[in-house]
Amino acid sequence: MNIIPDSSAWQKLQQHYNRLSQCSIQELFAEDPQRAEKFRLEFFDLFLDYSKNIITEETMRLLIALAQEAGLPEAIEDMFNGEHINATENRAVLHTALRNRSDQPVFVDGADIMPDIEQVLERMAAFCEKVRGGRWLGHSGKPIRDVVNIGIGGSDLGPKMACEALMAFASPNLRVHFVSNVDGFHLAHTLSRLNPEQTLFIVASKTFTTQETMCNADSARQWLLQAFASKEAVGKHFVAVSTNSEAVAKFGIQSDNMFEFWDWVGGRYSMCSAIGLPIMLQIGPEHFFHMLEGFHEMDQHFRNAPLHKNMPVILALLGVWYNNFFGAQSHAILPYEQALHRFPAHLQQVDMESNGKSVDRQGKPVTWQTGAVIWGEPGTNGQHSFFQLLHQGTKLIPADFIAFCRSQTPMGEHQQKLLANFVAQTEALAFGKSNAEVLAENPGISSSLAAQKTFGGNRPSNSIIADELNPRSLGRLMALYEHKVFTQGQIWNIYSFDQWGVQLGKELADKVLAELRGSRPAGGHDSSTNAIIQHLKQRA
Ligand code: G6Q
Repeated sequence: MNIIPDSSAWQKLQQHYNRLSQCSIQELFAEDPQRAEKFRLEFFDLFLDYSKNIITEETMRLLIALAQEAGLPEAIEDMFNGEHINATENRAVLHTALRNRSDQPVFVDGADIMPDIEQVLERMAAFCEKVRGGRWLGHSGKPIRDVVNIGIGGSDLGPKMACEALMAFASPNLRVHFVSNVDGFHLAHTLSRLNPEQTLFIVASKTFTTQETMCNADSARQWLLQAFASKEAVGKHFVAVSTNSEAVAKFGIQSDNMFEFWDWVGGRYSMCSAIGLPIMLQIGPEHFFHMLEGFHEMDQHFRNAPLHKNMPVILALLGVWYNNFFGAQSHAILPYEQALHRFPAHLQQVDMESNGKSVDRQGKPVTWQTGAVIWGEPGTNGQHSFFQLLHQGTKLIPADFIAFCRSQTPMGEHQQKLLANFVAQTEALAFGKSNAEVLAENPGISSSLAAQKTFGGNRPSNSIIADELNPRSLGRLMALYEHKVFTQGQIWNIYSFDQWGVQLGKELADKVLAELRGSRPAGGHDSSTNAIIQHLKQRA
């Protein structure tokens, strides 16, 4: 059912917006000294302050009513219960089962999938112990020192983000690299630093047909065979993570060296499946299981907490508030933690590939806004770059500021300085600096210069804080955003778990490739595309 724009909750929100948009965050704080107490949530060590938003208690009540009207509680149960909520692909959506650390079964079409999940996790752990312990030997009998994950999109972004985030937990004996781009530079540059005798490749592809991944995997195999001139070496230096055992065998990887996952795991939601193998290799099974526990804790919170105390739901509703009522086009993710520098990139995929849709569940064009543009960089770097626009630009850009009380790498006063910036920025965005303050600080300043130095404030942000960045807190944080995306998809009445836009790109590239190779006559496109293909062929 479309609750936008006809539902009573939506219409009440519209009227409420008309009134509240005349208020500022400054006024809301001045009116209510208890504001920070009212708009905060804590879950384990995760602390969310959402008081610096243009909201009142009435706003939150109306947004919760909207979620109720959209059938969110039932939709959450449907996902956890293995209903085929990915309707366009007729699949269940059960990334939550991958990190189900309870002893409860999870059923898909009547069969408990937990034994299969456990079995793959056990195989992964045994394999990782062997590699990390120097007992997995390459073709010339030497232990593995470098692991190269070859994958793209969901088979790359999550594991890469987690490996960077958890570098502090990495084994000193193993380096993990990621190759995703079909641009030969990516693979060549990575391999230029590696010794084939001590290198292990993970070919990570759900379908095992993705052009970029298969091209990189073929070239990596050639590189290996140049060193060994024996096909047997492939078995010692390649493993696969896939749902397609036939294609894996065809590539030359034995079934013993294949780690399976299932069609009810979406690529961008797959880092807790065997797609997480590079993470487990880097941080070891014990830390990997802590990460799964963190995910599971947030899953349980999402499933069981009442909507008004439910962190993913609150973040989602605030996003809807700005996206659909204030007309905000984008949302910034700003981790004040260098190790999370790939976090915005991973969230970009999770969010934009899920909710970047313009047709509703009934197949009709939506008449309301759906997913926002997600972007961001770590603080404090962003402050010396795009923050100018956040503070004084013409666009409203709600932002999530993420920080950790303790540093992974304590050093002098670095952490205090980092956190001082984290706090100061959200304060400045919300409260700005009035013209009167500027004039008082700068006696004799011209009014036009004072105008340049004035900050209007009233720019919303959430502050999300955990004690420290570790496998468990990373799991909680990731699941928080996954469920935020789910909630928004439910409210917007769109399907969040397919990605037909990605499929189209995959098909079109194959067609043009044949023309560039010359195996198919060039032409038949629009005049611009024909001219570009012609130019590329002539100048190659
Ligand atoms: C993710 C998408 C997409 C996918 C890649 C790689 O949700 O489906 O990003 O992960 O296209 O696909 P394979 O894992 O099949 O190679």
